[in-house]
This record gives sequence, C-alpha cells and structure tokens, in this order.
Amino acid sequence: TGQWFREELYPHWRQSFAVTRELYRADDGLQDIVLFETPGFGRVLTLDGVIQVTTGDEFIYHEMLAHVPIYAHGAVKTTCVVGGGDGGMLREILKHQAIQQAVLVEIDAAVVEFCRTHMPSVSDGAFDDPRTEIVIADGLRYMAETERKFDLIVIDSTDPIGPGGVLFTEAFYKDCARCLTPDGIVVNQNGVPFLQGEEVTDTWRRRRPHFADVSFYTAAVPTYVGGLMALGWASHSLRPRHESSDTIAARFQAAPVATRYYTPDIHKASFALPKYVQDLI
Ligand code: AG3
Repeated sequence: TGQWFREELYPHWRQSFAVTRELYRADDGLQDIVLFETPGFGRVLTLDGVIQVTTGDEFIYHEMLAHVPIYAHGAVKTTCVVGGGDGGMLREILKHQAIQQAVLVEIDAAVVEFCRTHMPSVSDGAFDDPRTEIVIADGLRYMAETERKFDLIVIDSTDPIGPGGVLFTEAFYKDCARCLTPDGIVVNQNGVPFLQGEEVTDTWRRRRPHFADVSFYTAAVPTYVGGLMALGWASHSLRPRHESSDTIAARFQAAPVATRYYTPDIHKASFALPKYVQDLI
C-alpha cells in the first residue's frame, strides 16, 4: 500500500493525496514547508500542513487573481504581491508587457528559496525578471510604512492562521487602501465560503469603511476543496469591476496573455455570486 498525505484544514472534512514520494522538507522556525510528488496533481507544496500549490492546478488560482484585475483596470503598471513566495503570481502578472514593477513582499525567505530551487516551473523565471523586486518583510509592516502607490495589490496569502493572519485585519486593509492609486484594485484569496463563510463576512465588514467598491468573485480550484473559492475585490473606483464585456474582450484581444482558465467570458461570469455567498455579506 502506498503512502498518503492527509490535509486536516477543517475539523469535519479531510482530503488525502496519494504520494509517490516526499521530496523535501524544511522548517525555518516560521512555517513547516513540505514538498511531495503525487500521481494526480504533480508536485504539491504544503505550509503547516495546508496545501498551497500543486503544479497541476495552480494555474487556475494564479490566473484569476492576476488577470481579472489587470484586464478590469486596463492600465496596470505598478503591482505588489503580498505573500506569494512560490512566484506563481509574479509569473502571471509579468506576462503583461505593460507591467513595469512587481514587488513581492514575502515574510518567509525560506519559502522563496525552497520554491525557486524545488518547484522552478511555478515561478518560471519570474524571480529573475528585471521588473521584480523581492522584499522579505511582514506584509502588514511593509504596507504601513511604504510611500509607494500601486495599481494592483494581490494578497496571495495562506489562510488566516499562522503568520498570514495579520493579512486579514482591518488595519492591513486600511493601509492597502492608502497605497492604492485612484483606480487601483486589491484582490486576495478569501477562503472557501461553503466551509469558511465567516471569512467573507469579516472581510466585507473590515473593508467597507476604506473602499468605495468592496465585492467578491470566484474560481473553482480542485485542491482548495469545498466548492468555489471566494476572491476578494476592493477599489476606490466602481469602474474596474463594472467594465462591460466588450471592453474586457477588447483589452484581452489587444494585449493577450497565454492562459488555461481565464477568458473574457470567465472574467465576467466570475463576478456572479451564488445566493449562499451573497447572503454572507
Ligand atoms: N495560497 C492560498 C491557499 C489557500 C488554501 N486555503 C483553503 N483551501 N481554504 C496559495 C498560494 C499560492 N501562491
């Protein structure tokens, strides 16, 4: 009988992966990092026992958090990824030639080094792109102290347990609001609402005072089990989220990037929220 990895993120629901072999393991005192090979999802990275990335389905999550806000905005030049030490979000952002700056603020230097070495296909060169700037720092502190303004902030975090917890506080959202350009957008992974409904409610309440537009969109990521994942959306402008289908399609046609999940139709559809998600806000 083979080996299995069991993820125990929820008290009443677990998922298991057949493991071909464990590849690497590291613990720098901040988080427990494990990488293993699976027959079904390729390489799987866990932090403190929770699945963060699989090479099989990471494209869905990374494409949706990068391309939806970039095409909605239409002229993103400056970007900041908070978390995202695997480099997958940078990879998707940097596909857009108009992007001039991609700052990565990651609290755990070991995650960046680990992923750069053992999962290079995820970053696919993004760490060495001249537009990339890697800052090893606590995202909460960075956003409180920086004088920079961004057109896009992507909060590519873990769940609100462990070092990523501060990235779900009102204080952090308030600083993100301060660091946005007028049409700028903040997006984040906001959990699986069927199982983590309070994350949607809490984020909505904590952002409402600081942005003109607070909403959510969705993506279906197989290894983030439990149905749709909620992706948070906040901006000082109502325009980006309400751009017409024609405008989104025209922007995609004028400046296309290679995708496997994102399409202009998916873009528009992802803002349609199931009733049980609407009822959380
Ligand atoms: N970080 C998001 C992991 C979320 C898992 N949570 C969950 N299944 N409820 C992904 C990092 C990829 N760059």
